[in-house]
Amino acid sequence: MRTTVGIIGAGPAGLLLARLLHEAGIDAVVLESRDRAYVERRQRAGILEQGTVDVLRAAGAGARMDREGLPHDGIELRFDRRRHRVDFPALTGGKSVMVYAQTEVCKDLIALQLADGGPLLFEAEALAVEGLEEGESERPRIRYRHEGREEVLDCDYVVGCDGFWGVSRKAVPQGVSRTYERTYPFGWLGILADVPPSHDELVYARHDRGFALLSMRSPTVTRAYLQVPEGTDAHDWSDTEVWDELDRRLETDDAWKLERGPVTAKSVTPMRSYVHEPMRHGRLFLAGDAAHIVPPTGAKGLNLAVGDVVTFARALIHRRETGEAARLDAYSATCLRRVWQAERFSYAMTTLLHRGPDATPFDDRIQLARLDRITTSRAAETDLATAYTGFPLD
Ligand code: RFL
Ligand code: PHB
Repeated sequence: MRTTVGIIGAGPAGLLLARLLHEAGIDAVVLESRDRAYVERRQRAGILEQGTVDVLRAAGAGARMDREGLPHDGIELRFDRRRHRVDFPALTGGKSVMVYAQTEVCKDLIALQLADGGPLLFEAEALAVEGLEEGESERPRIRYRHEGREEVLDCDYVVGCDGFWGVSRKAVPQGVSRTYERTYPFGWLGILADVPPSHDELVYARHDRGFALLSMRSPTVTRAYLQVPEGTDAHDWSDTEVWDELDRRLETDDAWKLERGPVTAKSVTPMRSYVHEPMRHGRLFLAGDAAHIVPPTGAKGLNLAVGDVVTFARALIHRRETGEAARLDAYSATCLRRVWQAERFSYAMTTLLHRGPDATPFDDRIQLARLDRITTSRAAETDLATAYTGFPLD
């Protein structure tokens, strides 16, 4: 088989890229190692930045999001049993975010692609990306396994959207790449529960016992997270223990109350900051988690994945229309600038709100001073609101 753009991975990055290219009349093939049900059920992100919402709408994938998504104009910061609301539109000149789960974004994009897009092959595992070294005239190819056979997809370009554990990043020789990484000595225990969210906006809480986040999936489904020690097994926590701990960490001095309900899913996510530079090697472009990871505290991972593929699609369309490769050549630099801003913000939010196992009373005071600054200085609060709602896409 041959195509213009071979896309490895049908997460949000790969699926949206396929859609953007289809809209521009550029053919593409998506290879996904898992089956459709798995991809549609994997619980992950919940917050879409304004720019992501706009891109999904423009790509024709916004109808259900606009019906069922929950626009949010702020978040609440909780610390010292106090509550502080960050008002996004007031601080950013009108920007807000949308609560609409990654699972739903993927379902919508898969339905569109299968209805009128190019090939999207499930249970098609990319084994290797080859042909990157032989010079400009050579075309890259993806070797993959599908229905028990090994096949080859010849491409003009390969975009690796295969997440942190995929194969595409491994095709870049070590000598030409550099990685930057930070791990954290804690993870997030996440639950889904069949109970209406106890607050109408997300609550990010700093507590001496550790971080807690109260989020939602719909008006009837709560999503919540607890900071837990690295290596924690989700089964170490009973449902009652999770609710009790959420209660402690979210407690306030007013009459606010956490509603409990049946827990339907429980899992632990490790926390990592990671960047692979450059994001391009010859005709292989890395996008989304394949190139970078942020800790989820800033809600940036999915939005960065969207930013990368928008940058790639616009650059390729520009190349087709004008013959100029400058924007494609600038892909890595363009994306990395945005990526490092998201890394900075996610790191800042993580260290602002989590309590590491070695935290000292001095560290606690610094965290509280940073929170005091954010909640009393309009400049500091605007900085948070601007980063949370997202930087413009180029
Ligand atoms: P994905 O979603 O990991 O998709 C990669 C796809 O590639 C497939 N694959 C392969 N296919 C073919 N051949 C191979 N050899 C392959 N190897 C892998 C995989 O099966 C998969 O389908 O990467 P993508 O598209 O870059 O998207 C990134 C996002 O999924 C991720 O950044 C976010 O989920 C991060 N994240 C959040 N991001 C936000 O923007 N807002 C949030 O609120 C938010 N919350 C979160 C999060 C991630 C979390 N976890 C579980 C890590 C909350 C959590 C708890
Ligand atoms: C979520 O609802 O899954 C979620 C929300 C905000 C975050 C991370 C995850 O920062």
